[in-house]
Amino acid sequence: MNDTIFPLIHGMSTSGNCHKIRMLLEHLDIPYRWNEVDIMTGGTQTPEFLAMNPNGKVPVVEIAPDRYLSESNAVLCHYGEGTSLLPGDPWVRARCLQWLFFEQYSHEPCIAVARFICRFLDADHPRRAELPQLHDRGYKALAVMEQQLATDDFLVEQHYTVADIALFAYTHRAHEGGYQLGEFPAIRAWLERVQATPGFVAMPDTHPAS
Ligand SMILES: N[C@@H](CCC(=O)N[C@@H](CS)C(=O)NCC(=O)O)C(=O)O
Repeated sequence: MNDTIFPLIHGMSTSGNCHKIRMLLEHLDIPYRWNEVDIMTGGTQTPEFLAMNPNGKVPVVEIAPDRYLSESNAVLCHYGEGTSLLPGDPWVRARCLQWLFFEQYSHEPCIAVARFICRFLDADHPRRAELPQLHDRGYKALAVMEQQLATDDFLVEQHYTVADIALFAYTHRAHEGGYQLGEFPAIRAWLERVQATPGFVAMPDTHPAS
């Protein structure tokens, strides 16, 4: 394959939303290129970046020259199509989508945002006041996952799918946002199962905000 047609991921390595794409492409053994973008220094707000994604957020994937796709879970579906990660059966597929939408509406806005506040902002940042409410809502999302994983090895039909990738990304770093997973044994066992899947790649560590 010509190097120029490998997908180009514009992403920040310590972002869970970006790490989802890396997990998926590594699992599927799809070659790709990576352009590191620092959201903390305005990397997503330049005219060049906004031309790729007017919403000013990573990840953005250059699928082909001048063809850009943003929204991490849309990218999972694009590359998961035709693979076991996004089954073709309409019911199973809809169950995967159910978890992807859950992740974006009920999980990521609490668990990822709490991690962002704790790890990426100053220790005395006023946004710390949001943490109690975020934790309250985040624990409810974790309880929903725990209920499913108490009986199933993976979130959908006992198989590793895009649903597991999407929810692994921030769940495995929930502690960085002040969450304790001690009460969630099924989630902890699932995290280990995901880490044992072929091609699994770990997300780089973040350092606490100074
Ligand atoms: N719904 C989007 C969320 C993307 C997102 O929030 N990206 C963050 C990093 S994790 C970002 O780029 N923030 C920069 C900004 O908002 O300026 C997705 O799933 O891709």
